[in-house]
Amino acid sequence: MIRRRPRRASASAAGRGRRSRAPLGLAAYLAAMAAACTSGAAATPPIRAGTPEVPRQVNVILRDYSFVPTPIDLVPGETVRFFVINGGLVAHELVLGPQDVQDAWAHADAVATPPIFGATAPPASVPPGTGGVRVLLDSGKSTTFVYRVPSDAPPLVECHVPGHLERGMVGAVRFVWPGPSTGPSGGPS
Ligand SMILES: [Cu+2]
Repeated sequence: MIRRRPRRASASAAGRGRRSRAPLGLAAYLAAMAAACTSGAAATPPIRAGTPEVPRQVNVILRDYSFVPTPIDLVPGETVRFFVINGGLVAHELVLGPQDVQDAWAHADAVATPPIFGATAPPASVPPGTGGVRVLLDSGKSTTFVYRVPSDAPPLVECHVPGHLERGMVGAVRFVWPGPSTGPSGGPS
């Protein structure tokens, strides 16, 4: 019930840090955009596959009730570092994995949902070895994790907080391939 002040203090400190760096990042971005325009290159830089040593950054925003962006572009087999932030007003989940992983978390979240509104929910859990990735974030919170993209099929992206899937909180991953021909139809099928 009592909010822990140290956490809030550190969060606001981090927020100040981000704000102070933002203008520099924007300037660098604008400079890159200008360079791209003058050289005739595409404004969107080509994707370079992430590696375990240098994971590629992938940002995802959880909203009420969608994933931004959709689809998320990933290279088969690459290693990425997800940065996920909940920009919505309610708690959201991001489950990344094939259908059996989605089913496991859908069941776990349903079981963990208290029957009385406002009651404290027990933590949801799935059997060890289920695989995939699941993060649950309160409004305004963020997290980061490293993820090895499967090579065979794109993982599914869903939120199984009860009622959210029904409201359309389903994302998607699109496989892309590095290089100038990267695009929706730019790779082998
Ligand atoms: Cu949700």
